[in-house]
Amino acid sequence: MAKKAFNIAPVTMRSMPFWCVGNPLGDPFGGPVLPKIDSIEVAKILADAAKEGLIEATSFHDDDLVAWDPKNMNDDLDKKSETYAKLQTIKKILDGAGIKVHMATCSLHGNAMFRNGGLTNPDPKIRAIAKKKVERTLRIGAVFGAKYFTYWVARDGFEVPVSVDWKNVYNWLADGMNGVYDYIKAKKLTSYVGATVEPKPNEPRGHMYLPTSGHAVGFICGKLKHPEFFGVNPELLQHESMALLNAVHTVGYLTSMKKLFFLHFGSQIKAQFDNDFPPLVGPEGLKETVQMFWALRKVGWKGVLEYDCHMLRSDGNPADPIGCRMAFVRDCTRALSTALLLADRLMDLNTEGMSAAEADLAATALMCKLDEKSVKEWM
Ligand code: XLS
Ligand code: MG
Repeated sequence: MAKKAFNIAPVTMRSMPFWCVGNPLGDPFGGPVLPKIDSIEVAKILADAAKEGLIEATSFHDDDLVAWDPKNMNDDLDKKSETYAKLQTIKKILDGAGIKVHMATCSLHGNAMFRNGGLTNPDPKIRAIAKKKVERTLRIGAVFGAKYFTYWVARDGFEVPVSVDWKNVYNWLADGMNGVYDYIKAKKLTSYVGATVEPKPNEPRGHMYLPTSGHAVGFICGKLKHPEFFGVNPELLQHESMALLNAVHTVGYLTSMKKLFFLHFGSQIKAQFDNDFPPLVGPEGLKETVQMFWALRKVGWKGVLEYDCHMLRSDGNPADPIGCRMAFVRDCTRALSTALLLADRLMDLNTEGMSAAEADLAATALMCKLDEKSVKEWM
């Protein structure tokens, strides 16, 4: 069983998704560093991580757990199918370790069929297949008691603006998302308490239709039939930083809109493609990460945090593909605790009477536990 319940500062549960642990660390300029491991192996790593007290929850794409065959999209319902058996095996491992499934998301990016989008594909036949795949994902999530369905933009975007059907594209997307709500209600998939949109500016190039949290909230409130059911799970620092935005600002905005449902967490160099650095790893973002947790505490938000990042390619060890993955989970949890502790130091910050620059320097000194006297001595 997971060691103990975790509930520290704003974070009520730490989730490590299947795709982050399973990732073989390929990138556009180099093939995989690690052998791909089966979802049952990933489940076992997660179970060990829970036993070590590193995580309490997980999440997955449909494809992270079982293969998908567009010609057999109800395989999960057939008790004699390989899919059914594998889902049950994984469930047993997760249940045995006391791991909760926080969210399920549908992979509409891996299969080449979706190269021009999933729910926004201009071809109605592909859109219909994408919707069916989402429904199968909702059913798979329900097997595990998933609390949320997440739609992240995946390939729903464009490289060439003049090739987009601007009159319809957001209606198609709304249709897909309304379909999520309708399916959950029609099939009485009661584990779901909501669904989220995960914005991202580009994936892997061009522009996505919902690039930022602001776009996502506008879309939810302006276009969906049940806006109360939908929120946002921003990926911070990565996705907003890709567009030069700031994580403190994002959580401030989303909490004030009551749309911050949960967090994806990692690190990022501003304005680069999706680095997916492990949290606090890489050259940037320490101050921003810490201030993000400080802001969450200030506004009284509490919720689930999912690590959504990848081990560094240089840390992948093909000779020990399980051990290096466990080390990665440890690094993420250690980074989170580090950031939470540093944010805790900021709780005493009193900037009254200070200029903005003075306030910022005082916050940095407090975060680093530097007293005024020592700083003055070095001036
Ligand atoms: C990719 C996203 C992805 C989603 C889930 O950039 O973060 O991993 O969180 O599909
Ligand atoms: Mg994410």
